[in-house]
Amino acid sequence: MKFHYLHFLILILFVNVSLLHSQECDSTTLLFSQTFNQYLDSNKVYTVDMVRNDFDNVSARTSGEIRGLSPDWPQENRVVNGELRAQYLKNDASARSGGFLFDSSFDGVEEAVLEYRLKFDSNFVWTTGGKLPGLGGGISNSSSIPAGCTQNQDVIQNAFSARLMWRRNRAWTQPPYLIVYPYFPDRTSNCGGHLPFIRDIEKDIWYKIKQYIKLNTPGEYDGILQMYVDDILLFEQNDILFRNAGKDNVKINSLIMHTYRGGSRNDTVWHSPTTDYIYFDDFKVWTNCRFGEVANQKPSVSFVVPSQDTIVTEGYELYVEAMATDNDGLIEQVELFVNEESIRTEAVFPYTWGHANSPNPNEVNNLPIGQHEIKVVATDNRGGTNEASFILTVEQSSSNLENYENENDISISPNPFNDFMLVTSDLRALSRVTLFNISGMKVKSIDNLQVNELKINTSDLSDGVYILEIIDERNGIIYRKVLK
Ligand SMILES: [Ca+2]
Ligand SMILES: [Ca+2]
Repeated sequence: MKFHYLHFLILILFVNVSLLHSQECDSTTLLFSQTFNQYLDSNKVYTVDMVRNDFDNVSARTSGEIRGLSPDWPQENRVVNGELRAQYLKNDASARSGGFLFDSSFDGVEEAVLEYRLKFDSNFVWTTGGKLPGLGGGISNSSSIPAGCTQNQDVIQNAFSARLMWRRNRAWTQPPYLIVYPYFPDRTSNCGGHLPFIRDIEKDIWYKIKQYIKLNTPGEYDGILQMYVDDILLFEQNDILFRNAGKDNVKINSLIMHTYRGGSRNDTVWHSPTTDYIYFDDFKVWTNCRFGEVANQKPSVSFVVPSQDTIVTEGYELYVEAMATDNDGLIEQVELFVNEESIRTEAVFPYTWGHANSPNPNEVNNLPIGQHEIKVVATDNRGGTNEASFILTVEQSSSNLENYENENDISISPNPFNDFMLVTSDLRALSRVTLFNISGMKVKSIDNLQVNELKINTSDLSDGVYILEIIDERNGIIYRKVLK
């Protein structure tokens, strides 16, 4: 259910947000575009010659050899009806038997946007993960780019890469997610880093991936990396070191076209028992798009159950459900508070508390008699927050009360009533008067009275039978059937 809701949310927001960005990234700033639409009516093996025709300046800056493209490799990548379909052979990892590996270079720029669409086939086996295309660069558009857990310090000092990966844990028990797998000059391990930007990805759905990079002032931690999925900004880091001091000549100049399983080729957690496919389409690279200046909109949040101030009696069992949406992003979490004390944080829609499946089903029960503020705070993926609240009034249970000694002490007039009802108690002051409809739902309750006569406005009630509950100052209780 959460998956469908997420994509429903992304879809309804798509038009709004994409308009905002498309004005800033237009054809005048396009460096490269490949739609594969020259293959709209075909289904054929994608060869290295076709790649050289479809991509600019094709080489292998990361590995020294172009891999995966026929006729020299066992896997069979194809262009099918205007899309590129990568094949990953079973029981192996690396681009020697699955996907492809090449670089498409362009003249160096200080900032760039890479966009492409991808779809994991409906039978895709995630395993522990694999590589996906991303941007990178170096001191010239033919210089080496780091990848492959390299220990080559000369390369890492003069280049960077920001490929993507789909990932999952080694035991294959967690839902898959996407990360940026960066090689930056300040890295602490020989392999790449781990920057997740979307969780719970699904098969058989097209995702539009967008990566924005703005290089840092050489040697300073002020580079920008942003990741968008379906035009929603899901990751942003503004303190990245893409190039060291004195390395002004390191530029963004490569679309790193990598996709393959792994990880280590010899480690079977990266292998799939079946031959699998990923579809790619609509690769675009822009520069000067003026990304990164979009202000965050606050999320919105409201209570669904109960939807308004609510009165309950002691011994109540309360179920609370909240709804939260974010116009320009995703909801990260929704936290429930009772009288400013945190009860529990929910991360996944539907956001519920006091449910039979909650960690503690009684988490919102057993509040003392009196009024309590129930509040939710929603937080979006960029830290924006908003809140909603209602008042829960807990009343004393009627079952603890004694019966009236003499019912004739109470009179109700008129009965049948119309726009008002007069309740009179001869002996003792009234404490609380409550009106229930025939279904047992509370329609009016007037509390903390110290009067012998109470006039109730009933003009807003529909015609029908009601039950009146009357409690006096010494906790005597009586019920009367009344009619409008
Ligand atoms: Ca296409
Ligand atoms: Ca937002």
